[in-house]
Amino acid sequence: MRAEAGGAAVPLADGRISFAMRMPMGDHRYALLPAADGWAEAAVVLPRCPSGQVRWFATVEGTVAGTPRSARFQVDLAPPAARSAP
Ligand SMILES: [Cu+2]
Repeated sequence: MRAEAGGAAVPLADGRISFAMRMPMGDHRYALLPAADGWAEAAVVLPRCPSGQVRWFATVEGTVAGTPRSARFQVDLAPPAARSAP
């Protein structure tokens, strides 16, 4: 994630990202850690839904310039690419 104001990165304090589907799929919360160039990152592992649905909803929360902010995104997971034989 990258929080911006006027096209420039601004610090995102206490950044968090969580993931949910329409059905209960467990708790998937991650801290967003500061990375290069104003980015905040999390390495995320999500389970494959037994229903076959691929749509998740990501909620990003944090504080920008002292103001709590949040944003919600929809994420459609792609199936893993087939691995080629060595
Ligand atoms: Cu599911």
